[in-house]
Amino acid sequence: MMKFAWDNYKRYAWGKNELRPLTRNGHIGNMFGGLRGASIIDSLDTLYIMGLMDEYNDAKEWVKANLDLNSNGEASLFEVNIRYVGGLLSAYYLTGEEVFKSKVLELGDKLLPAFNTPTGIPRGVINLGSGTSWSWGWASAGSSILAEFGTLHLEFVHLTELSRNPIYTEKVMNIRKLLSKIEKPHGLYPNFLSPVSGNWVQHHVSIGGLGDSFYEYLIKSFLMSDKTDSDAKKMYYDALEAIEANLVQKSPGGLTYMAEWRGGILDHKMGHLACFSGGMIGIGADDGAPEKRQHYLDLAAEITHTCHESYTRSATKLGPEAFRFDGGGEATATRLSDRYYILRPEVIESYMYMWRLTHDPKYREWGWEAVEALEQHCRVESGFSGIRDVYTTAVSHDNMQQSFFLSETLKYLYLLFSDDDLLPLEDWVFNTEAHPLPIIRNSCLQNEATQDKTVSE
Ligand code: DMJ
Repeated sequence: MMKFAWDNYKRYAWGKNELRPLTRNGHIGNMFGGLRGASIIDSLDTLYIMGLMDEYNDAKEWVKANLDLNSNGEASLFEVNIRYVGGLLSAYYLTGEEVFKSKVLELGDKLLPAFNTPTGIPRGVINLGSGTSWSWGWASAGSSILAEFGTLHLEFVHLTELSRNPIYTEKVMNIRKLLSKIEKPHGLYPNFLSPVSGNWVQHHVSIGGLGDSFYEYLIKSFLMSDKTDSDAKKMYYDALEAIEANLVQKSPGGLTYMAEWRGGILDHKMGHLACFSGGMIGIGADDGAPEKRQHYLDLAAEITHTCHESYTRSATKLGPEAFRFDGGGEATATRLSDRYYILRPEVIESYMYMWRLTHDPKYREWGWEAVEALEQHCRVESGFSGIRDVYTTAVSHDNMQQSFFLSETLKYLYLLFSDDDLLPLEDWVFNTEAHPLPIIRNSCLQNEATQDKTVSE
């Protein structure tokens, strides 16, 4: 599947950001500020771990000769960080090729001006040439988005590791500090925050879109620090407790789900994006309070089961963008506009983690169901495409092979069917685009902290 997706990208869209598999051309879009080759950067590590070395070498040569970071467009800080910074970092760590290191440090430097706001909370959009930044037009009152400014930590700590320049870690630690101190309604983190005042702008809370990877990066920051980052640990388990108390629900049919919260009112809807949380709660289970460990593992399994149900209840056996637990249905989309599937990874991601954690064969069976459904409904003549309605087998394709399909969906599937010693969870954490980053056993910052302490003593 990876070779097929890659070969078609190479043939019809080489150097563009994504492949349009029906029209057999490339898509550039406006998310990456004029940067190109998103599918190449997102695929480097997947190709490498799959042993597709000719393809990996083509990708590496493209980076050497063609990855131009001197673009002058408006980029999503979040998307550039998770795909380009994350992709280049993991390519460097897996292969040791200097080109990935020099490119990622050059790119990291270009992202720094985004933090020049009164609070240091970055805005969502940055011009990679001028460094000017601003908020998304659709974000209320010039606010920044929790899942965007809260999903920089892993990559920025590694930028400091590679450059030995503390500035990257300082920027994300500042975000961390603000979030730790600010008052939280019922212990929850709303999705919109003003980068000027540092106050919440709206009380909408979600484990899906707009919130999701902020929570993921708390537990992964703790794990990536070799379990030394105790602030991240505390913030994660406190947040999880608030989520359990306020958002976790059981449907009449017995399905556990995460509702969304709007100023105290529950919206009984779960997005496909929120399905990553099965895996997240699973990998965090072992470091929770001893009396909670089994409970967290059970919760992770229940959420993953619910997300699987959202797949099995559709005609294509692929899940919708959002499913609801009201209006008579359970784990099904009720609105036409929620019925699409764009090759997203989150459900398969949770299968992979739950397989690694439990070795219950059902996770591989569920993963295989997804493979068959992808092959049947999303494979077209020249690549893979998203579909507009998972509830009909007379599928209508959206003509887009998303770069996260190569980076995440196919990588997680491959890992699900591989031995545990391929990228073992004891040594690696995956960023939110599935780019593996090594656990930092003895960081330069820890060394510096120890030295400082010795000096002051
Ligand atoms: C990816 O870019 C990342 O997983 C992100 O965290 C959420 N959206 C897509 C995949 O659905």
